[in-house]
Amino acid sequence: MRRMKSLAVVTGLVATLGTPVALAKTVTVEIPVIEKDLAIDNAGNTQKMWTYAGTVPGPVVRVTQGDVVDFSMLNEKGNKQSHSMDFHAARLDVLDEFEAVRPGKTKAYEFRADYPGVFIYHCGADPMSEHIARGMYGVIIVDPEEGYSEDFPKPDREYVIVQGDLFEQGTKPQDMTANIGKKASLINGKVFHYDPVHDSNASLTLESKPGERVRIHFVNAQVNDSVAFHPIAGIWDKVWENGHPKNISYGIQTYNVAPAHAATFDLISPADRPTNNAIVDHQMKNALTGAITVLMNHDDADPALGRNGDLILR
Ligand SMILES: [Cu+2]
Repeated sequence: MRRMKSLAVVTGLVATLGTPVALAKTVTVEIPVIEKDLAIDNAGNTQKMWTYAGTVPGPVVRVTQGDVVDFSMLNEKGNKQSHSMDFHAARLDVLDEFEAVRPGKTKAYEFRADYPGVFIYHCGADPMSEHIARGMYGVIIVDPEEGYSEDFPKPDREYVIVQGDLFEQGTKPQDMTANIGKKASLINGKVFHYDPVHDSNASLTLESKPGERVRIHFVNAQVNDSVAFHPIAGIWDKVWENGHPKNISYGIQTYNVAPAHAATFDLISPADRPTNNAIVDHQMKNALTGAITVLMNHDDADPALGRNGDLILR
């Protein structure tokens, strides 16, 4: 929730009816929609994007299973498009809660986060491919009500990675739908965001200490392309399909994540030496146009990274 402080997001300890745990709370989530020019690479080149709260991806929403999300979205007056919000963690009415609203209007609704895991949220306004490709997506993490367990251990560090598309400026919506005009993949909003090997302008990498359990909540926000998620020079120790603690797989090399889907990945580096991983979409057309993330495992790892609640390095 720390990321959302400036967005007037407040957590209230309000008792809710019929929730499975006594401590379930109502979490207020207010996200404005802002159409703006945004840097899409580490050099600062910009494109016209449509955003939740001014960033791509939008703010990370994190709640606990059983919580009620009290959501509202203001489509800011200066915008040109109608927009909507589709939380994949919600069970609602697509024609009601997920309807698009015009600039200057607010859409508000509530839902209870019944299923634990990691989920995408995205705009569903027509044409949906364009709204998603221009950056209208983000992540909601629903932590399991039972907390950590043997099958879902507490990580030493955790990060969110969202992979999106970058189309040539001016690409027609029908071409985006057909995946024509795609020029790159974005990692948390930028090409080679955390890859100083392929981009000398990159100043950030993921970090951990040797032997730490690093958890990555991964969301595929691309319109058409699946992601073959692989940690070069590593093996996923565990993967949880959709981030659900019961959907556990062990010792995975490459894991397919469909568009608008997500999974949770743990990686443990050798404890006895410093190492590096390159976490890639092993579909080479996407890796070599931006979808590579460097994870440095070394004793001098920044103690705050992946630990202070800021799950997306910006
Ligand atoms: Cu939209």
